Amino acid sequence: MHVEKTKTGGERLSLNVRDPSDLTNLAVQANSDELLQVIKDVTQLLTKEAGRVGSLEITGRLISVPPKDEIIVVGDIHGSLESLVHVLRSSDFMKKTRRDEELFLVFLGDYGDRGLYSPEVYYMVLKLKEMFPQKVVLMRGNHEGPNDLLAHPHDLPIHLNRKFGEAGATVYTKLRELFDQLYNAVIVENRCVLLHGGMPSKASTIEDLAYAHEKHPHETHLEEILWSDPNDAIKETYPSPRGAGRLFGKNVTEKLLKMLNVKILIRGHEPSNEGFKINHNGKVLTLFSRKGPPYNNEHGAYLQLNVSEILENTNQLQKYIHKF
Ligand SMILES: [Mn+2]
Repeated sequence: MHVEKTKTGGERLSLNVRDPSDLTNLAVQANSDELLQVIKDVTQLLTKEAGRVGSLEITGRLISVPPKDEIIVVGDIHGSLESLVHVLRSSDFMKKTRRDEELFLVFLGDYGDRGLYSPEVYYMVLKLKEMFPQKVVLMRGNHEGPNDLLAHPHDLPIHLNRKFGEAGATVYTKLRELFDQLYNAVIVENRCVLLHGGMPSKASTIEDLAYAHEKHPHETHLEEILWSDPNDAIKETYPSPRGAGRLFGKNVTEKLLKMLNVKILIRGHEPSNEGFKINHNGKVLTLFSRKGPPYNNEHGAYLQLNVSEILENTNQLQKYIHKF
């Protein structure tokens, strides 16, 4: 078929990879060269992404989404291939996207570490981005942090070495370059802000989120976005027991929500036995989208909601939370 030649790699692939099982098989069988290729392709894709991409509006490393259509939000995966496959199957993302239904798949970051299948999970989320570039958003977690703010323990290099031998080191270097291109935050206009960890407590403009990576480490915005946690017992902020980021109180959440003209913060970063938890009087929803060791939480959860609905409080979101 000559027409194939005019298609990009991602489009060609999307014809052959029909469902999450096809994608999983590719991920499990991929050798180091195949993983390196997808890392390279997606790094280039992300480097070029700017301005309007489909119905996404991109400023620096911030994405604005109009308040219409469906959005699937996925919290930390941390190397759990089984959890990722479950989310893809149960949300029916690939089939719906192929039918041209308007929906976005947004990952809150922390794809690798702490799970045996970190290389396969990276392969899968990157392939999804390559196949559906206008529909998939990959955010940065603290496990994809900048060089001076690495998470510990960081076992990704070990799993790359186990799977690929010496070539694992090259894959790791290229993944680290890719991390610098991942997004800081997503805003669904008038509805919610999505990011990995917490509110950048000193941010005073939307640019502080969009360009947090450029202001790092002179400003703490990126560190707080990647590392902070909400806490119901404090006002303002307090040093985090994690050693990076801050604990932030309800008044910080309210101040930032107002500045961003949204009602709710949706974030990942903290394990939860139910797969989700709510803080700050219903203004903060935490999602943790993986199960199994080493956290051994009973449930993982993800969110699938129609953002055309007016949102005021996370209690409204309960019916859209899918526990597994
Ligand atoms: Mn995290």
